[in-house]
Amino acid sequence: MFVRTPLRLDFPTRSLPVTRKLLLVPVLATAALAVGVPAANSAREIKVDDNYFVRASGVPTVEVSKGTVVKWVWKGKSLHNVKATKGPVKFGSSSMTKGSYAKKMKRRGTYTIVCTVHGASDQKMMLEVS
Ligand SMILES: [Cu+2]
Repeated sequence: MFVRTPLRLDFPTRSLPVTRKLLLVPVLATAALAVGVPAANSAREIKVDDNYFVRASGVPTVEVSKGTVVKWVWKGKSLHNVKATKGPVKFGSSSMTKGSYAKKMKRRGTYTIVCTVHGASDQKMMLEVS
C-alpha cells in the first residue's frame, strides 16, 4: 500500500536559543587561531659523560636550528662543565658531577664547546646553530 508521507508544516520554527549561538562564536574563533600557531621550539639533549660529549670518540658536531633549547645532561661520575669558548655567544655551566644545563640557542653560528676540567684535547664538541 502506497503511503504518502505528508509534508509536515507544523514543525517548530523557533530557531536555536540565543545563548547557543553565542557559544559557537568563541569555539570558531579558537579553531581559527590554532591554524596560525607556529610549531613549538624543539629541544635537544646532549650527553655529558666521562670524558666526552655525545660519544666517546672524536669531536662530535651537533646541528640544531635557531631557537632550539640544548640541554646537556650529566651521565658520568666525574666533575664536568660546559663552556662555549668560541662562537657568537659565550655561555657555560658550573662544574658539576650530576644534573643538567640548558641553553636556548638564539644566535646562528658555530660554537666550540669544551669541558674546561678535562680540556679541549679530551672533551670537546662543536655545536652548529643554523
Ligand atoms: Cu669533563
